Amino acid sequence: MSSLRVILGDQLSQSLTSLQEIDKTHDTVMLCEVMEEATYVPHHPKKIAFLFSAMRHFADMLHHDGVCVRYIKLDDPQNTGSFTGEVMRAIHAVQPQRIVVHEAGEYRVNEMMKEWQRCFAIPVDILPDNRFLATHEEFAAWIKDKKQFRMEFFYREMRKKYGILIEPDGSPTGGEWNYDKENRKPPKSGMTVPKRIRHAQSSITREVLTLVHARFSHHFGTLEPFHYAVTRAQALMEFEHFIQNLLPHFGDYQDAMVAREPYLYHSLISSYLNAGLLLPLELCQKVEDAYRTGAAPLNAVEGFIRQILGWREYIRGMYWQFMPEYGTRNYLNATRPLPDFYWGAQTHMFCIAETVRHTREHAYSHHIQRLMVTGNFALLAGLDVTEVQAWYLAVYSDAYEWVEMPNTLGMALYGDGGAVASKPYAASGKYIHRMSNYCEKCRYDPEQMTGEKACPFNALYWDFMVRHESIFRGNQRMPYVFSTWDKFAPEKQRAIRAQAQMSLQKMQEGVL
Ligand code: FAD
Ligand code: DLZ
Ligand code: SF4
Repeated sequence: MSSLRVILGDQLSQSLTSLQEIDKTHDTVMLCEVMEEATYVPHHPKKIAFLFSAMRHFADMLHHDGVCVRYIKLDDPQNTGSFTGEVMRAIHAVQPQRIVVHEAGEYRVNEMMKEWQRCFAIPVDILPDNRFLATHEEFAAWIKDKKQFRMEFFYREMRKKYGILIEPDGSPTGGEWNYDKENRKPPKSGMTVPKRIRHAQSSITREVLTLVHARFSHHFGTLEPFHYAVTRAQALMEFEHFIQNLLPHFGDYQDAMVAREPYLYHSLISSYLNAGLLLPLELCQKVEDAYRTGAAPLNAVEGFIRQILGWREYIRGMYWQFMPEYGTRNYLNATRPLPDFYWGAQTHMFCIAETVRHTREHAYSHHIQRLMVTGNFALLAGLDVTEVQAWYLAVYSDAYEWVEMPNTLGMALYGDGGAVASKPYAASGKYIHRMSNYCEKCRYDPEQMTGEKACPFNALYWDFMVRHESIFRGNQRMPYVFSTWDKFAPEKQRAIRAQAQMSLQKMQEGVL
């Protein structure tokens, strides 16, 4: 039976079941660049360029491997602009007897595929995505009957399932499951970080850059310089570079933030992993090997493995467990419009300006910038959850809804009512001051609560807590918050709340 095997832009893995079982004599593999996907949010130009170049290199590789490939470029005059349009066109052109796809990473696209099953005259097989480490069924079984869905316990199950950092007697390597407490060092002054690999641009990449420049330069973000890996070989090379040069310090400085150092010791592999150029298990195994051969300490290795085997799989599990209802949640009723400084307009808050600058230049910022700077501000200021999510989905080269949504709505905004996070990741300027060197370059002072120079995060923090007192006062994980607030004199409380209102007003006027 001849099959049309449709591969989406974030499914660039030869290990996909669909490609493993291919019949090279009769089957056709299709990849297509479509306007619908490139514009459903205004993706960062680097994200579009990375994906199109990686798709084209992947198609080339399949072609050299003897596979019949139908590749539709964005500027193909016949391009209909949508997945559905392209599949219909391919049905007429190729005349397959069935269509084979893998379930999509996003609910929206998965629903589209189910529609194909109803509308097309030939069968459409939707296969599970075999690149993830927990199946939907396993996650559903884990979550069943639980009142709280804490990542930590899921992570332990995953460690056992794959035997990662597990000793022969079944105990966790080093005696502890989690070395999170050793992952929180503030940056050292004058810290220098090893240089990153800058991949040379191939002729395919150059052609894509011209296309993206012509079509998407009005989107937020700078396209060049462009040095992303666009093949599996390049992505693996980058990961080896990470293991040898950066992993040993990854654990210590995981939460640190340094001006003009967008990457610090982070791996920068999320875009490659989410597009399928790298696979999660191989990364965990390579990192575990680095520990076993003495190349990296346990706090770094466990910290990294926890992100991939724990957080990444857990986040995906939560998305599929609760969609589509999850996407409608707005537990704290956050509806304030997203200020222009998220899109690069001026702000005097150095931490925000720096994170947005990293984002604009690299389509990247690391986890603590996303969570404790832009995410924290959005939480404290009550920014509209839909607008904030659309921002995160557009501006990061690793962003797909399955991973962006629970991180943004759940972890950063507490908009899912505490399903992902047991307490809100709300922090005053003191946290940012402790974990970065941003405040020394800022017009505001993290030590001041009120007045012209007061850091806006400080009063906004208390205002947030008091606004949502009925929800958070009883939270066992925040025992000191309200006892501290209660000790403030009424005039001080009033001054703090007035300061918060003033900051929100300034934000609206574009002068914060
Ligand atoms: P490292 O710090 O080197 O971590 C290694 C890997 O662990 C990452 O590449 C990633 O695959 C995985 N990982 C770490 N934390 C998480 C997490 N919370 N959820 C899922 N995977 C994780 N990650 C995305 O891949 N796509 C997103 O769209 C995305 N949106 C986010 C939005 C918000 C508000 C927040 C707080 C986090 C978001 N994250 C997202 C998670 C995390 O910030 C990125 O995975 C990480 O910054 C990518 O950089 P890195 O590869 O250098 O990661
Ligand atoms: C993100 C993205 C973009 C920008 N463009 C395309 C595209 O043209 N063709 C494609 O197959 N995939 C693209 N993607 C990735 C898809 O949005 C992603 O595969 C779906 O959201 C499902 O996860
Ligand atoms: Fe950010 Fe406040 Fe520090 Fe300025 S003082 S960098 S606004 S935390």
